[in-house]
Amino acid sequence: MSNLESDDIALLMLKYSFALEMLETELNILIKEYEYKNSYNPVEHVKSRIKNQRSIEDKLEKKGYKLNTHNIMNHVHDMIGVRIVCSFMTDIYDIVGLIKNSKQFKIKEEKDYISNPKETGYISYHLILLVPIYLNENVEYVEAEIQIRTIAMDFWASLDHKIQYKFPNSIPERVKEELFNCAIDIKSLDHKMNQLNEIVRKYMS
Ligand code: 0O2
Repeated sequence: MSNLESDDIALLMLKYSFALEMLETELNILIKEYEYKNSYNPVEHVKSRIKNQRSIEDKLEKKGYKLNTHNIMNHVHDMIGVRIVCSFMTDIYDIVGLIKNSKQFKIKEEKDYISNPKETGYISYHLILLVPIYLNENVEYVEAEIQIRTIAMDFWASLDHKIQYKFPNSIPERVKEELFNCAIDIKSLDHKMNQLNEIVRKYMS
């Protein structure tokens, strides 16, 4: 890679870091405002990261593209990744609503892997946002992926991730099947926890 190309990538990474700062601040405000209005915080924890060079190269290589700014911007949609982990399933939809109603971002894409889980069993709600950054009086939009899920869904995804590392070439069928069955149990558990929470709320009101 030439010096010029690596300078371009460094500038792009800087833009992603500005956008992440802006996104984290806005999400924090939205969640705090929700908590103030509802006397309830639906969020267990939030984690964010910017994809590292190794993962960027891996993703581009998998998709058949070489490493340059054009390919990063057009083919890596999770350069900025934020994961919001909630207590209950209903919290997920409240958080999605908050983000969709915010004037600070544009929604580029929405993937509801709760209504339509992936073949692996993966369950989560994804939003791809366009986050504005202001540079030399110009506005540029930077993509960010937000994954919103319950603690139970997060537990499944984290185990699945570890298994993918353990079997980089192909996951044995037996392991895939068991993982899929666990995802069904996770969904059912989330429904039960949601119902229990509703019952508790009725007692409290
Ligand atoms: P990592 O290591 O988290 O960065 P795209 O990102 O749009 O090119 P795709 O597959 O169309 O690719 O997007 P999708 O399905 O929305 O997945 C994006 C991210 O969701 C993944 O990023 C994972 O973090 C998560 N994800 C999707 N499917 C699964 C799954 O089956 N198991 C687990 N554990 N996570 C999943 P990366 O870049 O693949 O991985």
